[in-house]
Amino acid sequence: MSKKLVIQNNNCLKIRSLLIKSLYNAGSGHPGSSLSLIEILYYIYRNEKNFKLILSKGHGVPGQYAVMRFFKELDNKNFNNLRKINSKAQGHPDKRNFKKIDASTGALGQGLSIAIGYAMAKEYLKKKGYVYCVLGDGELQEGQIWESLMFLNSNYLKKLIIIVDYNKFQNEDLISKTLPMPMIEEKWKSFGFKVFRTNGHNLNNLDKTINKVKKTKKPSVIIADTIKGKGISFMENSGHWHSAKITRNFYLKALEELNVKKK
Ligand SMILES: Cc1ncc(C[n+]2csc(CCOP(=O)(O)OP(=O)(O)O)c2C)c(N)n1
Ligand SMILES: [Mg+2]
Repeated sequence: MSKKLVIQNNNCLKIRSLLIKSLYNAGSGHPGSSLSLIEILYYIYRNEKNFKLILSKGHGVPGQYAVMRFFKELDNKNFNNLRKINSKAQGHPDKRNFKKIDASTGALGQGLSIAIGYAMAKEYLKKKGYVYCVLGDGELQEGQIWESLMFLNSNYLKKLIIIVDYNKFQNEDLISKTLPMPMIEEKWKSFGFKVFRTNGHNLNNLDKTINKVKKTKKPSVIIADTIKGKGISFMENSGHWHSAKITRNFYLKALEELNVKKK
């Protein structure tokens, strides 16, 4: 692995430590859902300028706050107030509270429609930068998503980059056990999309795939294979950690793992 990528991976470890501290401090929240997003969000903040980011699976926003904190785009006071009463950093993103949060999400299914609006505006106004929309795989079951795909099939938007956090879980259980969604690639293809598949925790793969999407002149989606709870062994692929209070013992265990891996 190149030195540059090792440094970037260490940054994602630091971001995971920030995330775990904020969730421990909050006493509630969505650890597993946030952990699967870290490399995807880190990539966007690290490499893009003038971007819009619609985190359609809004319950993963503690992951976004941690990335924003790492890049000093969120101050410590707000960051440490996650999910507190009257705090700006609520458990789901609120556009009214931060200039750099582009959409209030949490009601699943709506983010892609919002992203379409931003992408149309960027193109029409000839603005720089891309509009990223990050969707959950369980979220794809919302009907509004497929309405958006029908629209995109006949209205290609060159500024839009769609990434699915394909962690195979929805809520506390596997999608295959909750409401199975077989042939995910074929579903997108049937709406006229070019499907790119990548490892959502590998920054190099993300980089290659996102650059391919930018060069593809037709509606595209990146299905990013991820692990719910990625980076903390006892949270990985565990339904319990979809949304759970991190007690002191688990907090210390999680930090220990992140520190051990740092060496
Ligand atoms: C419209 C709507 N219905 C239900 C919920 C409750 N809900 C919160 S998270 C979640 C699971 C979503 O699955 P996925 O998008 O795969 O996210 P992950 O569990 O992987 O974080 C659900 C159903 C919601 N937030 N919005
Ligand atoms: Mg999921």
